[in-house]
Amino acid sequence: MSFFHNKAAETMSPDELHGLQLARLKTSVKAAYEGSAAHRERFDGVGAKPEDIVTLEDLRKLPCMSKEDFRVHYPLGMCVVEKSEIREMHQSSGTTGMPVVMPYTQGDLAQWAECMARCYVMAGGRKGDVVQITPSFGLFNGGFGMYHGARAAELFIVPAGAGNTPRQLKLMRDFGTRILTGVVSYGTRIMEVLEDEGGTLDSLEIGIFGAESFTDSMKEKISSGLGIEVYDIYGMTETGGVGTLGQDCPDHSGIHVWDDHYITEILDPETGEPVADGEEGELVITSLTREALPVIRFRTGDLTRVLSRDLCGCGRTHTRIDTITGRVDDMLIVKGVNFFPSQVEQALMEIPGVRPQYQIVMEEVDGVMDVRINVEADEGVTGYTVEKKLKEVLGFSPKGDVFKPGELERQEGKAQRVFYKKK
Ligand code: DLL
Repeated sequence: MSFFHNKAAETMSPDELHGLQLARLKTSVKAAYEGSAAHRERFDGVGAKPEDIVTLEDLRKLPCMSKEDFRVHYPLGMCVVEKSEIREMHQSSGTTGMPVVMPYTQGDLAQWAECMARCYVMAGGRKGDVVQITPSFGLFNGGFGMYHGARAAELFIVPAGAGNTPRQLKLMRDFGTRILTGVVSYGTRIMEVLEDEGGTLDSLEIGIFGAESFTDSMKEKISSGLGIEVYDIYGMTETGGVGTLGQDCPDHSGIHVWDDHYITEILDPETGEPVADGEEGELVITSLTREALPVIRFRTGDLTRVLSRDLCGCGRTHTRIDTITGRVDDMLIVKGVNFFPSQVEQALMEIPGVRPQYQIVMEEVDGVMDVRINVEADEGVTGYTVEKKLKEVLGFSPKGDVFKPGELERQEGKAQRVFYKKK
């Protein structure tokens, strides 16, 4: 049995969806072109005009944008509405340089809440359910996005914010939390503290996690560790935050991207050409309903593929994409072998007794890159076991060091997995 926050929109026929996308695309492109010199200059650079959009395929005539555009036009250079129309902002730090800023109008906040509420209800959330929100409330979009959506879905919100895990467990027990939300690594942190404390979380049934690499084996670990059904939620600062790009449904057959609010393209990251459905490439997103800062062909840097555009078992018609396998700029190269951190995670989590805490340490020894994997595991798991498993997956054998549970450093917020060292 499937439930919907907005059944008409979520089950709209493909023809209707495409018609709506085209109408909204025209409006959004015009607003971007007329509202900000930053957008206009990009269009003019390739001789494109809003009138060039006659069919959905015409989107390809427009230039792509990237994080760099946000940074160059920091703070509000790409905003297309008057500052007096802005009601909220969020930003992500990125790793280098200027932060990426996303301003929201009242309409944008409603759009965010709508997308996020669809995710809650798709995961099984019902009016009055207790939801505990553990991403931080601040510049990071995670806490507030989950809050706005929970208001729209009429949930009972426990706005716990990040950290203080023993208190999180107490809140869950005292208020009967049914839905837990967080960044992926915080799900594993809760499991650890629960194990140390002993006891159970009887009311907890649903976990909604994202913001970080989320392999199937990690999903399985969190799901069995907490005894809950786990959902993979997706979104980013540039598209308007958590939940804007959707989540998987109870069928767990891919992430439903909200097609009435965003157009999805998958491009070859090297050539910029579209790849066929089923093939992996870089996700490129065009927003259709964002007012303050519409994104037109935003290169997300995230790698995924279209799994299906067909009707899903849950009744939704919206495109399904695969879980994010990595970022274009995440790829590591050791001894001529290219790999992504998510491949290491997937392999590690398949080893019985290995815990969800790990580090990928890239070491440069005499100018040559080598990799060492530090991982926490129960007694009995040896470095050899880890090396053997990684050899199977990666085709070469990184050094594997096993630590006792609790020995590796933990961070609040998104976990850093890759570290660089020079010897
Ligand atoms: O991480 C939004 C979010 C908050 C999503 C809470 C889910 C839960 P940013 O800080 O702008 O926003 O980071 C966006 O995080 O481009 C991906 O690389 C990564 N990411 C987000 N969700 C997932 C996911 C938030 N479900 C960047 N799986 C994105 C894998 C994810 N990576």
